[in-house]
Amino acid sequence: MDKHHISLIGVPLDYGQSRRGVDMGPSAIRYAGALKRLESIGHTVTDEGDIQVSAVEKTEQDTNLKNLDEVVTANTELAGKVADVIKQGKFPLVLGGDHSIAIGTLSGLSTTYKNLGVIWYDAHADMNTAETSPSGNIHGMPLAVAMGLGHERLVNILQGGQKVKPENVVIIGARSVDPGERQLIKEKKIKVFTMHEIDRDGMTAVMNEAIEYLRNRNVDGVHLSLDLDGLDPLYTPGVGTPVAGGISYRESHLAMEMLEDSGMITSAEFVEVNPILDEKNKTADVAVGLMGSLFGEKLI
Ligand code: Z70
Ligand code: MN
Ligand code: MN
Ligand code: MN
Repeated sequence: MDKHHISLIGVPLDYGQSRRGVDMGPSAIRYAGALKRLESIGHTVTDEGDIQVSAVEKTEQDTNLKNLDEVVTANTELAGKVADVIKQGKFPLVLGGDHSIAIGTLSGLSTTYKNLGVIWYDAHADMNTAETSPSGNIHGMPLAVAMGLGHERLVNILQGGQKVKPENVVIIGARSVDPGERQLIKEKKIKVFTMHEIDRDGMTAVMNEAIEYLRNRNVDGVHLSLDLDGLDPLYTPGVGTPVAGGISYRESHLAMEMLEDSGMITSAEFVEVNPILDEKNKTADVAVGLMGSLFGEKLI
């Protein structure tokens, strides 16, 4: 894996949830200077462009999962693209789009990584299934799908079965968890650092523990799935589901710097940037700043 050659893949998908506009996330992140920022650190960056997503929402649905067809189609193409990029030895950096795109990213990664670690940086656990979801929004389901749980059309993207082992997952920043998700977290013994642990122990201790946990799992790669709503809405107001009491700007930069120092991150995605709900592209600017820290930007 050559971290110094990064492939940007945009996924203008907003059908995994109910608020339109997050499909403009990839444009907003590019506009905020992602390419130049990564190049200025010394990386080579290839912009692979966007995955195709229909601008027209289908009205007829035969399931309680909203826009299942569109979500499956886009994620299937994304999975193929991610698999391709890794085979070329490049670092996939996926730009969302809503968090349902993690289904495609993780499917693509699973073609190469057989013991992948995942860091899920998010206010939510995204571990609902069709049975437990209170909303029918697929962006609340990707982590369950990656573990092989959920609607078969989602689980079977690229190949069936479990793409990520529950014991290889670390959730950071959780503060809004549904009853079905709580049950699954307990049942699968998922490692979760809620805001309670971050407040009590500090981000340094939390990240050290998260990194150590994944090292002990002997993972062959680690994917960072960063939902901008993991941060407090004070810093990232341009998200569809803001939840108060989130991770700070400074804690988030520290977390990215510690991941960079660990040398363990092999792919990443930044999701849920919604320019319509944002204030002057503030959320995309934060996303690009965090990419800077994740990819080794140093002040001195
Ligand atoms: C809720 C659901 C969610 C992101 C909100 C919310 C899920 N648990 N995920 N924002 N990224 O509808 O399943
Ligand atoms: Mn749209
Ligand atoms: Mn999420
Ligand atoms: Mn979220």
